[in-house]
Amino acid sequence: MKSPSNILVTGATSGFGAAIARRFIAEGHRVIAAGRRAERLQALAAEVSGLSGGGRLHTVVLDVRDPPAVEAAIAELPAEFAAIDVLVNNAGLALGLKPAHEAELSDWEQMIDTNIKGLVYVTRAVTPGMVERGRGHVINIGSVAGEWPYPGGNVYGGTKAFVRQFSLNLRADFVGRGVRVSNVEPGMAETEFSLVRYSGDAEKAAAIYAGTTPMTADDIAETVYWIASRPPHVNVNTISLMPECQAFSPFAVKRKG
Ligand code: NDP
Ligand code: 8X3
Repeated sequence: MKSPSNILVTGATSGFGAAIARRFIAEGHRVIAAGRRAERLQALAAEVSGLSGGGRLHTVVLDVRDPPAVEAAIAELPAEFAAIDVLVNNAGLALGLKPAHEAELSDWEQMIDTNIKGLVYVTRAVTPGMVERGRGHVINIGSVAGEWPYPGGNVYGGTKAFVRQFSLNLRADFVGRGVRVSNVEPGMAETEFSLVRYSGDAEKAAAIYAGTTPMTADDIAETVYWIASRPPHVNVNTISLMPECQAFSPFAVKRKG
């Protein structure tokens, strides 16, 4: 990765995205932090303004579900941030854990609109410049839920399975053009993820992590930084991470009687 590089991180107002932004800034890169909550972006800007080391932050209030806003955000970047070297497609969410026949259709739509369509809009807006320059890296944040099913994971897992296959298909399109594509599939990590999934119910969210040692946002940021800093001829296709306390279960078999 050349230094300084320009890094666009979506969903940088909390969790993985904020940690990824901090990690790249600490290494002297220029980071564009995007998300819907302006006050969080301002707080991040204030936090990193005092850092030495040459890293720079540009913030963009952006809802990735809005294609014209995505186009405008990329087109209107200040000149020194405009040539994006690394796109971290991190914005995303899970809503609810109800079984498919009881889940809210509006929750399903929001997950599809954000985790699939939003990711596609940003990728489509950023990658032409990467291909033109013959240099770039798209790092998508998938999930173990995109590979392994669990009750209530229905549409959330489906969106992350899309991210997995889309990432591999991007590889097929960009091969030989200097544009790398990676899919990071984390398991349980403590962020605002569960708070969002449980509609702000802090007690339910805390119960998910009780008695465990989950991964942290910094663990994921470190992984993303490591992937991006491999030499240009090395492409990490997919990487899957879980905390030591999380693993797999046997198939469910319902017996009669
Ligand atoms: P957080 O809830 O802490 O962060 C999610 C981020 O996504 C926020 O910055 C939020 O910003 C942003 N976001 C959500 N919707 C939109 C939108 N429409 N437009 C722009 N930004 C949006 O959760 P995590 O950091 O844990 O999640 C980050 C990614 O990691 C997600 O894709 C998630 O699915 C994935 N993941 C999380 C795991 C975990 O256990 N924590 C495990 C595996 C994957 P704002 O609300 O300000 O827009
Ligand atoms: C988040 C991980 O296991 O909660 O993508 O679905 S999990």
